[in-house]
Amino acid sequence: MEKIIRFGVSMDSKLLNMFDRHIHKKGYTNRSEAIRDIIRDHLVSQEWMNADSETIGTITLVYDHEKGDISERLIESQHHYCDNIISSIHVHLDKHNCLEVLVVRGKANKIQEISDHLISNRGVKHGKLTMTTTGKKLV
Ligand code: NI
Repeated sequence: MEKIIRFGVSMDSKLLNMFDRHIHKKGYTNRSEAIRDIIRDHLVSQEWMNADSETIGTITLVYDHEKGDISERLIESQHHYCDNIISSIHVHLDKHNCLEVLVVRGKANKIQEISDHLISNRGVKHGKLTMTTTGKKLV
């Protein structure tokens, strides 16, 4: 069990009011949990700054499967990066549009490369890499 330490933080009352309103809207019932989440989020961002960090992310892609050979190109790319793409879901949104969510694992720079490669494909209407963490380094 990790030791819990209490500490005081000094700040401008206006800034604290803004923070309190913000975390209230987000559903936090106390400042401590909000501050812990902000610190974790910052640490995860730092993990992604280190190219060699082992990371986890999701790449979301929206595309029209009827546009050119986009489906074939995306499948080919996913096979090419099969060591890093560990799972995927495909949703047929309507007659034309598809949504894919790929779960990717690997070094931060490799995941960024895969994401850039997939999202920049002609025919991808929108793409987003969500950078999260293996959780190993966080408490
Ligand atoms: Ni589809």
